[in-house]
Amino acid sequence: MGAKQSRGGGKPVNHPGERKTKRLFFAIDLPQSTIASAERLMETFRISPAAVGWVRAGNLHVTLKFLGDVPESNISALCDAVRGAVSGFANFRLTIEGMGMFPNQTRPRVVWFGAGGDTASLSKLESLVTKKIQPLGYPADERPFTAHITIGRVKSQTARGELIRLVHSNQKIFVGEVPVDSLMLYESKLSPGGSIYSVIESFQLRKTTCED
Ligand code: 2AM
Repeated sequence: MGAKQSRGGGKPVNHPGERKTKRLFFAIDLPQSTIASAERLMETFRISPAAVGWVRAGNLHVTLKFLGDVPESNISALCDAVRGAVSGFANFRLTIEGMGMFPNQTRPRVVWFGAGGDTASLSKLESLVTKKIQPLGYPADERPFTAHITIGRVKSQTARGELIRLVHSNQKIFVGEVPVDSLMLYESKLSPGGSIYSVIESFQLRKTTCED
């Protein structure tokens, strides 16, 4: 077990020169209470999973930065680059509220809950992480960072009208609070049952008190 097998069930296939990689992303976790609240809300959404692939509640997160396939040999340098910088970054609070779609309502691809609260700190954290990992070969995204939680991925446009009505009726929805005390580095593995995320490392932010 563990090693990738060839289709014939023989020995693992090794390509000379191929470097092993992991698909990685930085994200902010949600507390259990906010996950539960999101789950309760999403259970009321009556749009078929054939039209929208709804994200499992346990997989909900705020993506800070998607890295794609990272050679395993680069991961510790990546963590080192981020750890020190993030440890001096003061913790902050977000709220999860509102609902919308990317890129637009004409042909939606992603359904999201929005982020509120201290989104300025979230953007600064994203810039800081970007700055620290850029020298390691991970360039800044061309699109500006937009804080959101992906809750669904549109599979077909058949339910577009229902989706638009759903998003409109939930535009002012309040989902929950998110104390941001740490930044997570996740590995994402694609499986037939959906993505499986596992923690590679957790980076603690600086704890501030009311006196700070
Ligand atoms: P998003 O859904 O929050 O926008 C893990 O797969 C996370 O990485 C996803 O939640 C997604 O962020 C982001 N992601 C996955 N594939 C991506 C890609 N090709 N480009 C940018 N972000 C991606």
